[in-house]
Amino acid sequence: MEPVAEKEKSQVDSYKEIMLIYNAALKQITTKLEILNEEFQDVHQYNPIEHIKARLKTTESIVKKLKKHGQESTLENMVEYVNDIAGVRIICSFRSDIYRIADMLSNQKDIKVMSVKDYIVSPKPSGYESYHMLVKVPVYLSDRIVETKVEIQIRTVAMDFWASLEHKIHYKFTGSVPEHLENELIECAKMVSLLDARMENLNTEIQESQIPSD
Ligand code: 0O2
Repeated sequence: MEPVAEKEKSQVDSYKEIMLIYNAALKQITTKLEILNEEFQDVHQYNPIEHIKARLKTTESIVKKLKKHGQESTLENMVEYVNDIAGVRIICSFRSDIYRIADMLSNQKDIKVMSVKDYIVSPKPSGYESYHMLVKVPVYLSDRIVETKVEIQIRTVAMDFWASLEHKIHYKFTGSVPEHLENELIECAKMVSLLDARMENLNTEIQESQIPSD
């Protein structure tokens, strides 16, 4: 039988390798997005992406999510059940940019879209709006290719502003948020949605009324 210390060492090595692969997948998606943004700027003189945040889930959060799903903390389960070990958040100015970016990514041959959750068309009861895509991207290692999951969240600046505050409030009240705050958040979410729609209309009007340079 393998001694305990040996077994633990090999588990730690496997964990490190798994995280290295997720990190490589994150880098690939981030680079793809930067290229698309630069090309868009070059062709249309306009950046659909305001900024990109990429993060690897911490070990603590992975264990917490496995518990939430009623799964034991094993390496196999983390790869199987935790979809957002590699997470990318893309922040745009306008709602239409979200769908433009989602389309541009989905059309890339090496990206497989596993699932889409459109919380813009159907916001969560909390008021949360965002566009989520779970994709797989191939990571080329020295001896094999690993199709690796990345969770992509695409949202406007206003949606992100709301989600950050809502997250902070939930963290502060550890789940039991006072009713008046929840109601206020729902009201704010409606304002975010309205603001996004009006900003989009304004932008469309500006685009359509380009003043000739001479
Ligand atoms: P964190 O700390 O941001 O990583 P899953 O739990 O992922 O297996 P679920 O809940 O159906 O399945 O996934 P969903 O709905 O796609 O949500 C995943 C992530 O979206 C969350 O990750 C949050 O980042 C974000 N999110 C979803 N709903 C809300 C919301 O109501 N408010 C805010 N602020 N963010 C939300 P985590 O792992 O829950 O959290």
